[in-house]
Amino acid sequence: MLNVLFVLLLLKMISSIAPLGSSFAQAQERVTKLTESGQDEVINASLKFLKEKAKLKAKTANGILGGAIATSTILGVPLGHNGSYHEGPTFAPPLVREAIWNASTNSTTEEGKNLVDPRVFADVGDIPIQDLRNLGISEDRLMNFVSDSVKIVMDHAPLRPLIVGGDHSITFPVVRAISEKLGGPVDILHFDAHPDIYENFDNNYYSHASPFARIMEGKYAKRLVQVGIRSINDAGRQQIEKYGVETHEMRNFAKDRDYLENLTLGTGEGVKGVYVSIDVDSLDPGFAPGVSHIESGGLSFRDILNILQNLKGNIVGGDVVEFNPILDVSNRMTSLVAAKLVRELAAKMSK
Ligand SMILES: [Mn+2]
Repeated sequence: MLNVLFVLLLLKMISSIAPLGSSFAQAQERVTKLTESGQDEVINASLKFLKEKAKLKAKTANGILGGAIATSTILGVPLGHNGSYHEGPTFAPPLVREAIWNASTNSTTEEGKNLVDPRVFADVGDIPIQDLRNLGISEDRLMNFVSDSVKIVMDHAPLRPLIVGGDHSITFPVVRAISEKLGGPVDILHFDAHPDIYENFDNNYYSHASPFARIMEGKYAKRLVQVGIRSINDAGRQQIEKYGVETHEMRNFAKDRDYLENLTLGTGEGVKGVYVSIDVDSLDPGFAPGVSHIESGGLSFRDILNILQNLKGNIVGGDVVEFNPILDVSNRMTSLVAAKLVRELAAKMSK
C-alpha cells in the first residue's frame, strides 16, 4: 500500500514538472521557469527586508536634532567568487563589522565624528549572496540584485551606500546603480595595487580584474583617478589610454603626492558626485597582509588618509573591498585595518 502511494506521489511530482507526453526540452523549460519564479520570490523578500531596515535607519537619522544631509550606511556584499585567485573576501563583512565595534578602540573617528551618532553612521546588514547562489541564480541576476539593493539604500535619504566587500567585482553593479539613480556619471577615486580594467579576464565578464572596464564602457564614471598602482601590464596600459584614466603609479608617488593631497572631484559638467573605492591591497602588504594578491611597494595607511581627508567633493558612495580574512594574520590585524578604512571613509562621507 505504501509503495502504491509512493508511486502515485512520484507520478504527481513528475507530472507537475513534465506533463506525460511532453518533450524533455519542454520539461526543462518548465523547470527553468519554476526556478526563476522561485528565485524572484526570494529576491523580492530580500529587497523588502532591506527596505524595512533602511526605512528604520533613515527615520532614526532624520529624527534627531534636525537630521542629517548624508548618513554613511554600511551594506555588506559578501561576494568572493569573481576573484581570480582566492574567494576569501566573501567572509569579510562580518569580521569588518566586528572590528568596527570591538573594544580595541573608541567610536570616534580622527576628525571627531562619533559613529554611534545615527546621523553619521548606519548599517543595514549584509545581502544574501550565497543564499541566492544556492538557488542557482545566474550571474546577471545576482549582479542586478546587488544594484537593486544599492538603489534601495539610496531611496531612503539621508542614507548613502558604503559597501563592505567582497571582491572588487561588486564595484561595477554598485557604481552602475548610483549613476542610474542620480541620472549621470560620477567621478571615482580608486585606491588599488591593480588598475582592475581588463577588457576580458578568464572570460568572466564580472571578473574582479575588470570592474573599471565595465564602469567606463557603460559611461557610469567620467573621471577615474587611480592611486597606488604598481602591477600593470601592456593590456592594462592600453585600456587606461582607451578610457582616459588618470592613473598615478606608485613609482611616481613621491612626485604626485602634492597633487593627490589636494584633489577636487565631482565638479565637471553633469557629474553627480564622487565615489571612493578602496582595495585593501592598495596598502603595502606590511600594513595589510590579509589580501589575496600581495604586491609590495604600496601606500602607507597615512598616505591613504592624507588623500582621503583632504579630498574636496560630495561623496555619494564608496566601498572597501578585497580584504581576505582567510589570509589574515592571527591577531586579525587586517580586519582592524579594513575597519579603520570604513570608519574614516564613513566620517568623510557623512554630513
Ligand atoms: Mn587590487
